[in-house]
Amino acid sequence: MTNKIAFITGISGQDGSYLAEHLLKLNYDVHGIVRRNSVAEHQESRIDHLAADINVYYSDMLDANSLKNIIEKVMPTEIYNLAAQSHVRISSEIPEFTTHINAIGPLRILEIIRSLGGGIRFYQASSSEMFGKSVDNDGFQRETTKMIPVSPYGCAKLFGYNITRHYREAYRLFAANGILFNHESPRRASNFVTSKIIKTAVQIKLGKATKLTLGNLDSQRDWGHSRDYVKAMVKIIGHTTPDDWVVATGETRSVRQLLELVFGRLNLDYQRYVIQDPKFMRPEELQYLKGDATKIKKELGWKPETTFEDMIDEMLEFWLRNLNAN
Ligand code: G4F
Repeated sequence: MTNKIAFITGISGQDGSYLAEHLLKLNYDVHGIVRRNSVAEHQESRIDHLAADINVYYSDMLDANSLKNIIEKVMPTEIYNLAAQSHVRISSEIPEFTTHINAIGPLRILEIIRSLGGGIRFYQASSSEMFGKSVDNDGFQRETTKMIPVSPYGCAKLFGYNITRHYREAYRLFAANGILFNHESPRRASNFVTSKIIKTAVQIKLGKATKLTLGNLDSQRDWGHSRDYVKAMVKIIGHTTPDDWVVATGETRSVRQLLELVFGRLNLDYQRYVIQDPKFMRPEELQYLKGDATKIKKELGWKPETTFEDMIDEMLEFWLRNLNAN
């Protein structure tokens, strides 16, 4: 039997790199695209260790011809659309760009799949940011929860989610949405709050920084591990029928609780170092996320494997090693 062939947009990102590793273990042929970047040395650092085993091409979610040419050449059995402008606050500064990538991007790929006969399975990286200010009465967000996004990022992702559902219904494509809540790891870029806090706390511990400047400390997030969440993606795309799935831990914590844990691990009191700057506040904040992943647990047998504390410790170890070495 020939191998399954995966095509990953966003392969050099946090999720793309863990997904590529997971798919290689499952014996897939793995292909992916990266954008041309002016700082070549850093662009593919998350997938450098996989270079001999995967096939990487230059393309861009804004370049339909290039995407089509590569997809036609690779003829994957599955496409994972993970490419995104993934920073919520920055999406308010570059809303049009964010919308082109996060909303029109998935539509472009769906059109390519349709033009190639509709046989390629499609996974869309949808996001809990789509829920925005909406929470069910029991304090959870789930597949049936109303979506009222509060950022250009969330609005664009909601288009991607809806167009994926529409192409599934209208053209009978295998097009599925994973609605992933926040997920982190040592590979998380340091302008997201978990990595930013951990990296700076370690710098403070090592005497390389004196303060940590943040935005809103009271928002709450449901944080899981990226390595666990990419396994959910493969289950979702491999299921008998395409559907929409919440992927979450079911636990929520505030940024303040995260600060207490991280600084506490380093025997530091965060209140001595943290200052707030309006620069890091959002025009409209998503205050609270807690996901109910009952459906994927029951129907696909997925569950989170890494505890929040273990994930934070793994990230702390990474930054301690990284910053000590420097
Ligand atoms: O780490 P964050 O930037 O993640 P955010 O905005 O929740 O988005 C992440 O999760 C989404 C899933 O819900 C993904 F779709 C998205 O791509 C991304 O992966 O911020 C988390 C919280 C926010 O409430 C933010 O206001 O931390 C707060 N925060 C406080 N100070 C900060 C900061 N966030 C960042 N990035 N930087 C700060 O200085």
